[in-house]
Amino acid sequence: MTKTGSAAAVAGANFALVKYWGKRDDRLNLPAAGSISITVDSLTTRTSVTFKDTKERDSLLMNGKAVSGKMLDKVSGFLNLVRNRAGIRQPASVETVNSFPTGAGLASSASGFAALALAASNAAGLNLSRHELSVLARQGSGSAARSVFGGFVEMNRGSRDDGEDAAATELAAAAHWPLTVTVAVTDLNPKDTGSRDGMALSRETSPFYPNWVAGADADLAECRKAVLNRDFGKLADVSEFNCLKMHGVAMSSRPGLIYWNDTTVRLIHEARRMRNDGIPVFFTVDAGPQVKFISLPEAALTVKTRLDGMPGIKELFSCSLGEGVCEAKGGAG
Ligand code: 2P0
Repeated sequence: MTKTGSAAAVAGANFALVKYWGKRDDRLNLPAAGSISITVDSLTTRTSVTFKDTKERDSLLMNGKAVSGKMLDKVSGFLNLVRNRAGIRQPASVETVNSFPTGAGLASSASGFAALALAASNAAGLNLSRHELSVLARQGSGSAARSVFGGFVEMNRGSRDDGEDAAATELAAAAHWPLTVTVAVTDLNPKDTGSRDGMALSRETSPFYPNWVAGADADLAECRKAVLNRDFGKLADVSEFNCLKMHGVAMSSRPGLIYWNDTTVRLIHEARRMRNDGIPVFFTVDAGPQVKFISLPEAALTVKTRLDGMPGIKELFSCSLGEGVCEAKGGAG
């Protein structure tokens, strides 16, 4: 490539119902087990990439601020995958904007690396398939492989050593079952222990980790069936079970990883209370203190009204299920 290549993309965050917590290969970022998630429409990352004919190094502007250090190194490493594939050497300037708090357990790395995968590969002149994009995005962040697709998404563990079969697929489109997610943000600060370090610690130290991995296929089968049958009760049951198991593994690591705060716990109880009151809603919590309430759309307003004004909630977002990563016009802003 001799001319300057530029492209932009937008991707939605995703929340796992059957969670990814552990790797079978650190270098290629291969998951120890599969996972199932929903991609949402209104928590998005928009990223633009421009490869330039200059001798400068890669640059990264995140939410309007220049970023260096580990984050830039990670993005540069990811761009090298794209450059090697395209046979180019030019440095890139990357601009990325999140519509939500970054690094606080709201899946910013998922939407971030999915958007970067599409923007960078298009800017480099590659025309990757969805499968290839998912394999590429996974090498930035495991959960990003899922944000390549919309609606209900399954990440496959894969069995190949080269990771080419460790990619996501669409389980069902968003229109199959238009669930609503109400996100209660209880802390706007980035978490102390990131997912990557947290899951490595769990693999090395939690006595529950082998059982967690061994139980994944059964949870995936139950979740898949509940989604395909639109069985809300079964989806609530397996999702809460899997979420609490993941946190059990995290908490039983040494030192224990406690991603929750007091509000997180109160909100988990509130989700259970709502369901006891006949409201079709369940909770899930990822590697952070935020609580996601997943409900049938007709219950979304009731859920929001019950949560509105509760102490400890800093922000409430409502999302619908969204589409996978797509091209965007113009710059990142
Ligand atoms: C998930 N999480 O399935 C789980 C639940 C967090 C808790 O995927 O090391 O940022 O970059 O592959 O994708 C977060 O892990 O980790 C995650 P890396 P990632 O959504």
